[in-house]
Amino acid sequence: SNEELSAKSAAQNADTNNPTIFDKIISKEIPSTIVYEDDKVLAFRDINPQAPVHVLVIPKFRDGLTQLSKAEERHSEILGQLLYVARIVAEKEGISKNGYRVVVNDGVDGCQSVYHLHLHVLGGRQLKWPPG
Ligand code: D5M
Repeated sequence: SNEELSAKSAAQNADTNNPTIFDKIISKEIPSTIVYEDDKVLAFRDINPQAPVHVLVIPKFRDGLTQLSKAEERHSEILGQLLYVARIVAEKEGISKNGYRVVVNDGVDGCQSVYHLHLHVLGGRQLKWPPG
């Protein structure tokens, strides 16, 4: 589909070290619908939702975590916090009872388009498997 093609070309064209749009979301230069925030983690609604609930969970300090495949030992704590916040977000969004999915797209084959690590929290409908 056109949507798959554009996700793939966005992934291939992304510059992996530059600042990303998520910096401006963190600094609130760009508006977003925030669903959770603490000193280290921000969660906000995806602008292009793929399910009735589609929230992105990101570290406020990228610290080299452009993508999961760049993770190092020092990132272990924030990685755990992100996953825990995904669980809190799911609870707040009312999708914990029926279930949901947490996704990390990595690199070109993963169709990653924004090089600031983020977890997608998706739910509110029956999701399909495999994801395509
Ligand atoms: O996912 C990157 C996601 O980021 C993609 O689902 C769209 C979302 N996105 C991009 N810009 C915005 C803004 N401004 N607000 C909210 N969400 C946004 P990836 O896994 O890298 O493909």
